[in-house]
Amino acid sequence: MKDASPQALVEIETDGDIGLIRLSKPPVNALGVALRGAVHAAHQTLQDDPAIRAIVLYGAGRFFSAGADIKDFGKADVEPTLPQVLKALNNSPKPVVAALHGVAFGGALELALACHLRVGVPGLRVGLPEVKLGLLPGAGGAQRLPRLTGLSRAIDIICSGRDVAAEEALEAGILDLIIDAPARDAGIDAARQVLSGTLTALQTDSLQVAEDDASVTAARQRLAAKRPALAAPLKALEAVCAATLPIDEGLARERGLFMGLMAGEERAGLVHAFFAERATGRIPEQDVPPRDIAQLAVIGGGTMGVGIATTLLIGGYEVRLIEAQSDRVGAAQEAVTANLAGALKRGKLSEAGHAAASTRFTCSDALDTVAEADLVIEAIFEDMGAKTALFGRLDAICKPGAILATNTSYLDVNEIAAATARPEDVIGLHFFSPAHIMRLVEVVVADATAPEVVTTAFALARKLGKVPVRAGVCDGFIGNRILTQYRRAADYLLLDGADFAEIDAALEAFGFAMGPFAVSDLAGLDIAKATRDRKAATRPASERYSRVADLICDQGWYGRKTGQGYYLYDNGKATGPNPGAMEIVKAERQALGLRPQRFTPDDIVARCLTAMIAEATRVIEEGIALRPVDIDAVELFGYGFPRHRGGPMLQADLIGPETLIQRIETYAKDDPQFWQVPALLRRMQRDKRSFAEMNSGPKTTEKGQAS
Ligand code: 3H9
Repeated sequence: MKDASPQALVEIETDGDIGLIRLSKPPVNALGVALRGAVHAAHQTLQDDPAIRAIVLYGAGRFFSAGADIKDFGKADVEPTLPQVLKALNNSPKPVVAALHGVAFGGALELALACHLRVGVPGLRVGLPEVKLGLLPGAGGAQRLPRLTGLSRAIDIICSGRDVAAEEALEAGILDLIIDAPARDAGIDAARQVLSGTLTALQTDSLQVAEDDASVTAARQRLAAKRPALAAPLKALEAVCAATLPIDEGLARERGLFMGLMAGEERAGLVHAFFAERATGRIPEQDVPPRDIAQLAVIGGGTMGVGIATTLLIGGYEVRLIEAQSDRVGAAQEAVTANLAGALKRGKLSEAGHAAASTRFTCSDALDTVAEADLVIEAIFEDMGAKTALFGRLDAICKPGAILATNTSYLDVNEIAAATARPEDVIGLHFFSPAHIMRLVEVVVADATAPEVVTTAFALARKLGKVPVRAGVCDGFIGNRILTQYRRAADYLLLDGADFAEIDAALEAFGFAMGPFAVSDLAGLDIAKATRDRKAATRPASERYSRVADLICDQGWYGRKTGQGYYLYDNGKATGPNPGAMEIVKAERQALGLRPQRFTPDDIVARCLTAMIAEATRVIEEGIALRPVDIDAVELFGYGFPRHRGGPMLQADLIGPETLIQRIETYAKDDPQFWQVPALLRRMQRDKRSFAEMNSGPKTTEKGQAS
């Protein structure tokens, strides 16, 4: 017998005396109000059917379920709530079996934990990833998981939010058995074993949890030290500790903690980041089929070229790396080999994957060998003359239909494309260093770039596990353009009275892994100086220019690699601010006649963030980025913006246009050239619009039309 509901969210079926409920809500069976209501009703129907002796829940599609519907977060709760549905399952007089395949995350695992028996199929991953969304399991997971695994393992799984493979889940007691069969058959098999008495079905809520003070204390110390800025992991620990209470008291305690986090900014930031990662794929060209690519070439055996070659090899492609200087070919080859060994060690590659990647890789100085490549990525030094000369040669060598990409981080991709007779095949693919680790790729679409070249770039980036973001052509594209203004705000704060260590500390307390001056030391002060020197001729005379970094460079202090920069280093570890650099700052303030002002950590964050937001607003106005959320993705996945803050545009919405305008106008009293209110911000204030409202749909901008 089959009975599909009108919306077909669940399908009820019977197999003899077993009733089956199939969850069917593409793409991921998210347990929003409609699906959980349908499960509740289906369960009740089977409870009321005297011919049914056991019930099996399983999922249609790739997964059992991805958990609660994240899109519902922040909205009012609608009954039946997930805790209510799960309580009814746990109290069910008939045994209920959860048959899990693919993934069972968050609320989905909580649903399974409330059943009386759990069977998994090979390849299943389970987990309670709520802390990664600034939450804790809010439907009994923190009470029922420890009832099966004990406190210590539950703390590890819940407070880290990590995935657990089927084998570990079995060993930990989360699964009762693994059956190598489709989930439906596995569920029926398990239910039959329960009915015949060979398996025991248990009411999870009836179990008790032993205290474990040592594990709790150790976890509290570890979590407080690791991510002190985050509230969710410690609150999750509190919720797990409540599992030693009677079940209803524990559930109430857990729910209270969950609702507290749901209302917080950490949850808003992390959920925004979750969707930002996925939103960037919505581009005007999205319906155009990509070209097939199998063989790739990378030109340039420096750090970028080596990193890009590595990520392509890890992604399964055949890669030729070309280093024009024959005496550097060996070093480039070794660097890729070392990166692949690192990927193997980190588990990014299996033994077999590592062996295969090594056979798919060649490195030489022979540019002619790229003739058959489907896509060539240029990663030579930032010099327009060198790049246009190379693209001219590639145009002559490469087969028709090959895509020619540049990894430039600033230069004009239109000018590079014009050096070829096939500008429609030219695109920017701006990877971030180290390219085999960093997830952002700016896909820079030039005036003539063909739509299928854009979709090919997006498909490639997704296959590599990257976050591709569509950008238009301008100096610095999205990320470096915003970075420049953020750095300038920090440099001006330094001149005006905040010490560089104070500025770094304030931004690190906000959530950046490193402040801007520590980052400069890491990147090498000489590198940034070379960029400033390149831009010196075009810098407006009215622009305020801080010479501090240049003066530090003049001492031969280039940062970490020379043992001193803004900070002093011992074996690569910072030991404290460099007194010499502090003297340079003081002398420069005196030379300019500046009386040091006092800035609180909040002032520092406000200025740096406002500078970022103002530039980001211009990037949107000019159509360089499609949407505000693309800017957040750039900052989160390429520039270390704290994930729990969601990105500068989410922050801008939290601050509001009125306050942002007031801030800029106040700062402008001292420096009207740098601090200017973008016209879009004024329109937003007038029309009471938020950046979030500009995020919907694939958008067509002036520069980004799908043809
Ligand atoms: C929770 O359960 C709270 C409870 O404790 C308490 C309740 C009271 N909801 O990632 P993909 C969308 S918290 C809504 O590209 P994949 C996703 O946005 C939840 N939508 O596919 C995308 O949409 P679009 C705990 C969701 O195969 C589409 O589905 N659960 C959800 O690479 C495909 O996703 C988690 O944190 C959701 N829960 O990966 C699990 N999940 O196409 C989060 C996905 O419009 N999800 N979408 O851009 C994942 O980890 C991955 O999505 C998953 C699939 C591994 C499932």
